[in-house]
Formats: sequence, structure tokens, C-alpha cells
Amino acid sequence: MLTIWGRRTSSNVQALMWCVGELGLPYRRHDIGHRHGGNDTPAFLAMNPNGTVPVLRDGDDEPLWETGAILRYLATRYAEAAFWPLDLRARTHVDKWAEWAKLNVAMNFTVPVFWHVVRTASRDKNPAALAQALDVLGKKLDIAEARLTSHAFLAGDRFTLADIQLGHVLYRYFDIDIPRADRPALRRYYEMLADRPAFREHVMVSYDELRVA
Ligand SMILES: N[C@@H](CCC(=O)N[C@@H](CS)C(=O)NCC(=O)O)C(=O)O
Repeated sequence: MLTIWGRRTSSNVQALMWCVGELGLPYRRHDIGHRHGGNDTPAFLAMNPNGTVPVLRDGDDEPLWETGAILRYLATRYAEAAFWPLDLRARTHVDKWAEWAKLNVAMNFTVPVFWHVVRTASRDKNPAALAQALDVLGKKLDIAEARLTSHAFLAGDRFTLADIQLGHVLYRYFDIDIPRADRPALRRYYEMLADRPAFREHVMVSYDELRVA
């Protein structure tokens, strides 16, 4: 049994939970972080000195943090080869796209764009900074668009761990009030992901509780 600490509205928790859902693993999850608190207690900090979510414990194993590492752990231990190949070169190709998506898309979206639009008070908003952030993000999404024009999924023709790292931010990207360039392959990809039950359950989650007026 997996134990997961982290609120449903955390994008990193969403990536983890989507993966857990795709792999069909039994779990229990504790709401921790943001308005739920609980991530600054000695017990939590003993599991993760960063005080961030998610944290995962598999059975009685030592707790794990860093979403990318947790995803790789779950994939290596529980996934089929199509999701996380056994062959080193094929696996690294998936990992390359996963790492790229986290560092280039998720990180250029979550704080500079999503936080700005949803989690920043009107008086503190900076339209020029947002426009610049959208420009940076757009260049990365153009790379995804080119890739998804010739491949059904990010790492190729099968759903892999790389799609978790790209796809978990797309619900918010397409839902918030921002200008979006026309990227038909990315839109098709997002709509395909939104057909997956685990994506709907764990990623298409209301972020109203995060809103700052
Ligand atoms: N590099 C870490 C980042 C973890 C992180 O920043 N988590 C955020 C939520 S997405 C957090 O814990 N925020 C504090 C809170 O929820 O109270 C990872 O990938 O897991």
C-alpha cells in the first residue's frame, strides 16, 4: 500500500496521483500543504526536510520526495515496459522528454503563469512580467507542438511517464484566462489525455481554493 502526503490541488501531487491512477496502485492520501497545513511539523520535516509535497512511502520503506524521482521509482517498480521501457536507451529517451517537460514546461508555467493569474492579488499583478513568461512558455510549447504533430505522445506512439510530466499542467494551461497561440497538436493531445479516467480524477481538479482575489 502506498501512503501519499499532499493536497489534491498541488500540481506535483497531481502528477504523482495521475501516475498512481494509471498504474492502478492502491493508496491512501493525506491532505497536506497550503490551507491544510501539516507540512511544517517535526514529523513531516523528518520525512521531507523541504516541507514540500508530495511525499510517498511505499509500505514501510523510507519516505521519498521529489516528484520526478518518485515517478521513476513507481514506474521502475510497478509499470509495464511500454510506460517505462526496460531497454536503457529507450528508457532514457522517455526520461529525456519527462525531464524536459518538467524543467521547461511545468516550471515555466506553474509559478510565472499559473501563480500570476490565479494566486496573485490584482494589485500585485505585473502584465509585462506575465507577457514575458507566456513568451518563454510559448517557445517550449512550440517544441511540444512540433513533436506532437508527428507523434501521438511525447516520447513516441505510446503513453509513457513523459506524458505525466507534460500533461499534468495542461488542464490548468487550457483552463485559465490567458492568451493561447493556436497549437492544434497540443490541443488534440490534451483532449486525448482528458479522456483518461485517471487524468480526470486526479488532474482535472478545481483550483478555486488557491485563488487570490
Ligand atoms: N521539486 C519538488 C517541488 C515540490 C513543491 O514545490 N511542492 C509544492 C506544491 S506543488 C509545495 O509543497 N508547496 C507548499 C504547500 O503546498 O504548502 C517536487 O518536484 O516534488
